[in-house]
Amino acid sequence: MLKLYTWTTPNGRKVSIALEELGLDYEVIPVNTGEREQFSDAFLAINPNHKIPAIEDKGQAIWESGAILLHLAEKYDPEGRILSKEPRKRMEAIQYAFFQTGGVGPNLGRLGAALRKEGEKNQEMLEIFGGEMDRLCGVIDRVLENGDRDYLAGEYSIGDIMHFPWLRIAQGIGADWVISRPRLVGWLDRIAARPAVERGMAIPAQ
Ligand SMILES: N[C@@H](CCC(=O)N[C@@H](CS)C(=O)NCC(=O)O)C(=O)O
Repeated sequence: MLKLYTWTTPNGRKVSIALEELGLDYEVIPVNTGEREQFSDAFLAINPNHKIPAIEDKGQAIWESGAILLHLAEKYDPEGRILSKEPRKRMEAIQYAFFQTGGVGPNLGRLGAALRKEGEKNQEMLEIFGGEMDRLCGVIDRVLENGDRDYLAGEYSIGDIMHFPWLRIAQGIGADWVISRPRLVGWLDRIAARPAVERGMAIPAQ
């Protein structure tokens, strides 16, 4: 059975959502990053980059959420439920998945770290990463508007799954650059309404 190494953080939830969308059986192995379990020898043997998520599929360890979603789609998605089989649509979905790993992922990650820092906040960090999040959300808004789309690549895909857990948190805490954009909010609410997304967001059970 597939093994999922994960924790209660947005990157882990991308993978549990994809596994739920595909209806796959998997074993959840919690790696409590707050307790630094990602630095155990056992986990470093799975992911030398000491980060969740990671999976093991028939003895093969795979890490980086984007690579994991691509692997799951290529191997377990014959109907194109999370990655279209039509070449142009497929590449567009992959484009949005990469866009997340270079955009919303690192910028929101650093913004979150700056906000969580105890004591006086570093205003420069908040401005740089907050400003970049505003710009990135503007890009997403434009994609949804110009293409008159319900989802980034037209139909639901790994491109949406990659963004959702991160931006849903930002929406939940009332980040301006999300909640001031009704199209973006509508897109997040549409994704949230999917039963597989609801199940995936509850993993690991806490
Ligand atoms: N680019 C990675 C980022 C993964 C990541 O940042 N994971 C965080 C939790 S959301 C983590 O495990 N941090 C622990 C650490 O850096 O030691 C991916 O997309 O999988």
